[in-house]
Amino acid sequence: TSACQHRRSSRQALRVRAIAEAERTSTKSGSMTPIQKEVASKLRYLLGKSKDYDLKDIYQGTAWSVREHLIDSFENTQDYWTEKDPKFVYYLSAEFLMGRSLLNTIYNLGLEGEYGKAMQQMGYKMEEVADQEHNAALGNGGLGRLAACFLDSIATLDLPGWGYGIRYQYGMFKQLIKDGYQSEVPDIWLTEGNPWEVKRHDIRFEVGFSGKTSSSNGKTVWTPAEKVMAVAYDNPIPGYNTTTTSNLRLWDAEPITEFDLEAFNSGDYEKAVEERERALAISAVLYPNDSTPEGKELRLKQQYFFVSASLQDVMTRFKAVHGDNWRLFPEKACFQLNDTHPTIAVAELMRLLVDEEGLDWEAAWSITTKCVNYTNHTVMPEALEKWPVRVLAKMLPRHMEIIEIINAGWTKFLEDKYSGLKAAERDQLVERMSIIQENPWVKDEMQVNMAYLAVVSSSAVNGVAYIHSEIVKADIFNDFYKLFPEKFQNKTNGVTPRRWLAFCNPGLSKLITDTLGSDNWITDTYELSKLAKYADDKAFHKKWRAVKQDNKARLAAVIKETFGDDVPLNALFDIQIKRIHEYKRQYMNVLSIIWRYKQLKKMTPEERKKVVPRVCMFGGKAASAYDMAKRIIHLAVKVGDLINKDPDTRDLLRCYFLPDYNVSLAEIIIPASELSQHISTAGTEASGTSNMKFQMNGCLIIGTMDGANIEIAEESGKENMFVFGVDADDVPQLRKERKNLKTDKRFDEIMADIEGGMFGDKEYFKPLVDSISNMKVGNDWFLVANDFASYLDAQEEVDRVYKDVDEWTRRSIMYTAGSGKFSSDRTIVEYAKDIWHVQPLKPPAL
Ligand code: B1N
Repeated sequence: TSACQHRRSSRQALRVRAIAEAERTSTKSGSMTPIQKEVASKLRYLLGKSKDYDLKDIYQGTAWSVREHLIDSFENTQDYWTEKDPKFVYYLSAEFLMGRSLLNTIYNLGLEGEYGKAMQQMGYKMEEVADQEHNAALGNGGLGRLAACFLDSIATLDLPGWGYGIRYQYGMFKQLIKDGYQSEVPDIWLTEGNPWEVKRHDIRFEVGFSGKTSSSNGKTVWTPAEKVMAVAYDNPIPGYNTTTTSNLRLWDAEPITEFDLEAFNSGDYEKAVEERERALAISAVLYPNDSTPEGKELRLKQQYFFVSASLQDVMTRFKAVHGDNWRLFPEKACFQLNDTHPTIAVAELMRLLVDEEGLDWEAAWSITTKCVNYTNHTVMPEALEKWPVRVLAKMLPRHMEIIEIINAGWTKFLEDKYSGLKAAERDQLVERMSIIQENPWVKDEMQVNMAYLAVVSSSAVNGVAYIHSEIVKADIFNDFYKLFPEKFQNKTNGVTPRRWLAFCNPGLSKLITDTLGSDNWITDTYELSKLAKYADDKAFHKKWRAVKQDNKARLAAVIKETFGDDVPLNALFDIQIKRIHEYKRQYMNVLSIIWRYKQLKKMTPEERKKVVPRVCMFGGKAASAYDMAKRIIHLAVKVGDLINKDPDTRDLLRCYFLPDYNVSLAEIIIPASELSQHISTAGTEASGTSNMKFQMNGCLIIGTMDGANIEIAEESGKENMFVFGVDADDVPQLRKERKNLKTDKRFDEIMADIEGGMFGDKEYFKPLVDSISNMKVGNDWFLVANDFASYLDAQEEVDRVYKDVDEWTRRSIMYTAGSGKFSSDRTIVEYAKDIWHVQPLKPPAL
């Protein structure tokens, strides 16, 4: 590595000299391109650098220059929309997992020619400059990345819409793997400045907490005990190949007064800055839990903070145009709740309309329910947010009162509705559907079921894939569905084909465009279906495989840099990247790798020659407090440690756990993948979205009939997918029977190996083993033992098909050809038509 470093730094030094030279001579000869001049000017006047640039500087200079083009487009769009006053959708989300912006912005604004040329003249490759950018990781996983894809589609489709969220000072933690264990390092992403945001010093709203309520002549007054200031930061979102640049407005929490001057003057410095500290804490850090809510007060504070600021902001703009004509509000605004995290919006909108604007309750309720819609993203019972009444009443006393009034009206409605039932039956039903319920685990604790509050208050409720929306109706909200069937919808997720195919896979992108004779597929992904014509075209196969091979080499370089290992490029690249969770069953994948290794060890050299080599890769973070998930990471690492250095097998099998999986790593991994794993227990993964990204990039899928896998199979051919495992319908019964199930003997053998210390750390792995094989301790809730045999069968089928290069390539093409449905453009068009009722409004060219 030191030779390598040396080469890199001398290359760097050359560059620095080259650019200084270029600048000197070109200023003289005036041959600098306008963009080059812009970049040099940003470097000099904004960053104070006139010489000795390094790559990071070039990134900064370029980004700050691109920003100006972005802001021009942004101003143009927002002015036009203000003038036309269309209906807006506001996407309220605690998470936006944006990743990097430089390339995306350059491509979306159509500036790649100019910037490409400027970079080239300065002696840089655009990709290596882009690689300097820190990821904006204000999200955990699928839910946050979905929000980011939606913003891209909303802008690309010219829909009047903004995102609203929190400007976390620290995003998703950085994951280190030390001695095979995950450790978490804070994500410090703002210190070098953020060219992609504009602070709006003048857009600020007070947000209150706790205190008490009182009433005088029929009006309720809430006097908060604590107040903070929400200050807006706008993050312009450029649409692709259009004049629209939309907005993601993120709120930062600031103290209302910097200092308690009195305390400061009397020497009590700690008290003087106390308010400041308390305020800053609110937008300080993203909670790193995916699919399991953190019941902490600060989390509730975050939720209310951004929701209140967003509603005040929207209502302020409305009032400036329409005064107090609130009946018109639903024709100008609607709010999409990204899961239950922003559900307190319901109570806040009621409070603002009733207490602040003086509307009567019924009028306010009618407006609120017309404006709010809710997307559910998970059916896992432990993931459904519930806040203790005690906590809510203390932090948001007025909102708790409002929720109580809503619930009183709701339960009254239910009692009338079910007046025909027997009293006992009716009472049971009403109790079951009540927004405020007893906590079955904590004596005398009442809690607010946020999902029920969202369902009761929304015009539309939707799931995120067909099977998930069916489960939503049949299971978690069945009582509500029976009452209001028309409220429930499905909106199958999608991903932006810009970031996830066109930009992250330039090789494939070019091949597709050349083959189809147009790049229309970038905004109309159904065009990709025309690739099916080439599924058996041998000349096309060759080009298709060459692209994959290049992308594999790019990923192999990352592995080389991270682990120092060369991986065989003829091996099947087998990937599982996603948050680590028991329901996603990375554990089962590890077990099958162990089985593969054991088989290889038993083989003769002759037999080994027939084996398909594999490089298995994992990536994903475990929530800091999720102990089982951390053990799974450790097992994957230890299995890799043993396998990767075994001379008998290292040419045929590898296992790597790639540290710090994030958006930009996904952009390298996905184009390089040949097989990806989406193997959740049927009925647990609401949708999944990386499955769609892999499909677009021609990666075959091994998966269960769960989430969006089912629809991917429909589009690309179930026969082209490696499907295994039980169906969602059978899961409840199997869970009941699992004590009596006989396990596969291969499974038992592997359990004994782990327990026996084959991978070391016996004690640490014991709870893992117990969780799926010792029914006295764990209970294999996610049916790993149950699905294992059929998973191994599917893996054998993978090997068989991979040996048939033509068949594998044909399937790969059919995946991309079938991915048209999974563009987030399609998803957003459906939301716009069926839920938001917003129309495109494209600003004139600048
Ligand atoms: O949302 C994605 C889906 O594709 C995934 O299947 C689903 O697991 C994911 C609490 C969540 N559901 N719930 C969350 C995230 C953070 C948090 O604090 C829950 N994430 C999902 C997009 O629909």
